[in-house]
Amino acid sequence: MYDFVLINPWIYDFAAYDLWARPLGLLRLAGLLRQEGYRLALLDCLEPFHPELPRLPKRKLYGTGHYFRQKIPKPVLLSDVPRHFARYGLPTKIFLNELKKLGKPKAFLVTSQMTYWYPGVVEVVRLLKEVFPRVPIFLGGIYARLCPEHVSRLLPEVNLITESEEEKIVSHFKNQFSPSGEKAPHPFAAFDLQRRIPYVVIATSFGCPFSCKYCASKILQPAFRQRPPEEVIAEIEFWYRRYRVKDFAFYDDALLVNFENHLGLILEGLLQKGVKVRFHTPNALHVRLITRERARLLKRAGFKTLRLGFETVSSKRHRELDGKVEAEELKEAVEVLKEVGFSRQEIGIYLLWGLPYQDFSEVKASILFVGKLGATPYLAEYSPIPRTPLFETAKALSRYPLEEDPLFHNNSIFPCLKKPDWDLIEDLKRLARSFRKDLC
Ligand code: B12
Ligand code: SF4
Repeated sequence: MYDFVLINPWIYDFAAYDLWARPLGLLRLAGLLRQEGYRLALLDCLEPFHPELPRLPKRKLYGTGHYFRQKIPKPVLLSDVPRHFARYGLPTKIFLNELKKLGKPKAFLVTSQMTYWYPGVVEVVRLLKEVFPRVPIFLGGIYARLCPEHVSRLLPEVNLITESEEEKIVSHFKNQFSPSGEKAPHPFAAFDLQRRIPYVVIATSFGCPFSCKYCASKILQPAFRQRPPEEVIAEIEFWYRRYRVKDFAFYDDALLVNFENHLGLILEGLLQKGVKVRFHTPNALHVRLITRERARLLKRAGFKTLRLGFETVSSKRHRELDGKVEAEELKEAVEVLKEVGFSRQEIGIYLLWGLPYQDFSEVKASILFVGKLGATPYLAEYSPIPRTPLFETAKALSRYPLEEDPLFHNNSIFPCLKKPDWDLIEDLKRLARSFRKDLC
């Protein structure tokens, strides 16, 4: 019998793609609990490799790929959005078989990610209660922490954990359950609980020293903290040597901060040890922190997918929202990256759209600007997040009552637009796509 069964719920959305998307919080917690001697199993509703899936989803470059997908009716609240809705992940029958095979644990530990994916959490809780009505369920993760009132209203039967300090979360479990297994030799995030490890995601730091008005980083991790470089080196080397993992994606909000004493040391250390891997940064890097020397080291260390946070060509919007970067600075950063050998496909630039009061002409200008620089534009739709400064403005502008249901935070629905022009939206997506050869 397992002490705990950890569960990563389904995604319910208009679109979902495994862009190095793993439940890092849950897997890190698993690593720490294993080190205390708890026996654990993982039930990953999103696993794309299950042998009983009716068809195996296509996997693409560097470990990314599709999920298994079943079309389902759109939530009534979102009936104005002219797109199909789907559930991503294992069919219920496979989930239930796996659940019964694992047997009755002392507790279920369920994670949550995007706030608007809460229907997946609700479905997991419903099925757990049906099969093992007396086993306690603990819920943590991003939705749980950003929308605790919603959780309490909707799922009064779960034990909600909104703590972010891992040691405190572990103590919480130690006070209630005694471990029944051997202590694991290391605390690394437990990727080996998966059937396969196509890639590993890693956070070398938590939080962010900046304070952009649309972002929840400060709410989730109020203090910026970097892990000791040697600990990160040991973790990457472990997955590389023991499991032959080649692809690593960084989840840091501020990977390049304090570069010479942090990421620089990590990369030099890995190079010295002969660790030859590929790095990806699906979560954006700060443009201002890119210098020629740093870019050279990124290239030498094996960075393959760079995504930079530019957001918009409009200086006015930067002044209002994030003070992040000016167009001229992006131009210099792209030049430097190209000089050291990164290609157009490898340099992706995130552009935020669907922001309050943002005209699509600004978005078009941003796409064209990035294209002209010889980099690749990636459109990222704005998701209004409760308790962030921009949420109040979003609430005032939205065609939905944003506070009533986290489904309205979904970036795909352009929640801040009163009357989205879906044809124009498609045109702009096409324009952005025209600048990129599909990498993954
Ligand atoms: C990495 C990341 C991504 C990755 C993949 C994420 C994934 N796993 O699917 C990528 C780059 C693909 C991505 C994409 C997007 N993301 Co994102 N992402 C993040 C990021 C930076 C890190 C998440 C993470 O793993 N954190 C680290 C772990 C350690 O934290 P954690 O999971 O919260 O776990 C802690 C606790 O919660 C606890 N815990 C977790 N589970 C459990 C379970 C139990 C039982 C217990 C007790 C405890 C516990 O343990 C940890 C202890 O500290 C966060 C910001 C952030 N700083 O968290 C944004 C964030 C989640 N993303 C966000 C957004 C907006 C997006 C996008 C919409 C951006 C866009 N416009 O395109 C897209 C959406 C993708 C989609 N398909 O819809 C928002 C949230 C939006 C929302 N409404 O929920 C965040 C908060 C950033 C922000 N702007 O503020 N994202
Ligand atoms: S958007 Fe990026 S830079 Fe701004 S606060 Fe969030 S994580 Fe930090």
